[in-house]
Amino acid sequence: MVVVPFLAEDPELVVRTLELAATHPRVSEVVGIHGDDPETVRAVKALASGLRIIPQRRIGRLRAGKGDAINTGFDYFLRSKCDRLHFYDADIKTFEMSWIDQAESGLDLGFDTVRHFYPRAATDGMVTAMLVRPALAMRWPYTALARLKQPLSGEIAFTRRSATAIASERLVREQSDWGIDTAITGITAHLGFSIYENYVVAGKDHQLYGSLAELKTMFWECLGALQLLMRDSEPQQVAHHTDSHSPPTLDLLNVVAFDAPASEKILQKPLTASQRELLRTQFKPEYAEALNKKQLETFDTTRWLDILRVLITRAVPSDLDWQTVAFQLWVARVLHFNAFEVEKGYTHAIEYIEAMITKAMLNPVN
Ligand code: GDX
Ligand code: MN
Repeated sequence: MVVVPFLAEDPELVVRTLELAATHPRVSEVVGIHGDDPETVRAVKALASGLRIIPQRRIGRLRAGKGDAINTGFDYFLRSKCDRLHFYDADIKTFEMSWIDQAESGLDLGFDTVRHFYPRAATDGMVTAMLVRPALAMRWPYTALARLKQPLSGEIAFTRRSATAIASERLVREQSDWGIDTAITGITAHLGFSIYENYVVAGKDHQLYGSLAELKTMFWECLGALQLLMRDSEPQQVAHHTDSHSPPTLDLLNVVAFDAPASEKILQKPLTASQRELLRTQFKPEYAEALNKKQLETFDTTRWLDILRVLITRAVPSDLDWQTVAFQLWVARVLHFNAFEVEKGYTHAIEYIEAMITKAMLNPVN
């Protein structure tokens, strides 16, 4: 079975994804699971006669978002007779049948889960690169979780056995928001399921962003999910295969995935007195000063890992001041990366991120 969650995406792209999946010889059922965007739902239904489109159900405990759609997909699959479950995002222009072939091949080899990773613009996936990957590497160094290339992949395949177990875990069930990918990743290792990371050389050409402000909710929800995992789960040693990855060829790689000048405005918004106080009491004084003076050079790898340690151990998910302060620090870090590293070329930028992950493993947090 193939499940495709969609919110406000180009209806033609959603339908293309569903129809491509439906023609795959190994796929017997395809389900689109929609969120609360009536216009998209209407347009998709009009184009997709004969395809199954169902609403996401309210399942989780947090904001109703992608996580509810994914859990609705798990439930639908578990009631079916299908023996494997694939998820694909609905906004991927480069999606092809071969993605399904490759996921099936990984499962055929005996792996419990297959996750796709792909070349992407150096500045795409900043929640992955500057939050989830280093946090997992710091907390669980030298495990599969520390080494995953794409811990937030929306493109994953499961056997019935792994889907059944993962979908019944509270941390997955309750994570109704953007934290769902983080939760699934952590729980996969917690339950001891093996992971095949499959490289899709064609890359993931998907909807990119305007200002980094569009990622604020995702940033915060992934941080919340990381904290819950760190409190209530522990990865087992699991088999983890990562495909070797050939050099990227996509033009997209040199695209800046967000609007840097627009993102700088996030740092111009003055902090309130209570936010300044939080910054002063929880972090080293140099960060408050650097934010105040917009000194992006401050936010290098060493300092970012120092900040991240505070975020994962002390940030309070429900607190608006924490949300604002944490987000400003992350934006400063992403803008640092864009200003000083990305301009040195794609290969350099990617190596820089890998070096940060290694450094995170060498400076673990317990
Ligand atoms: N039904 C439903 N309800 N679908 C949703 C919702 C929702 O509330 N929110 C998002 N989706 C769908 C969306 O239409 C798309 O098909 C997929 O979920 C992923 O969302 P998208 O807006 O394309 O997210 P983005 O920024 O591409 O993020 C994905 O990759 C990130 C990353 O690689 O860093 C996504 O899987 C993130 O969780 C991940 O952080
Ligand atoms: Mn996307």
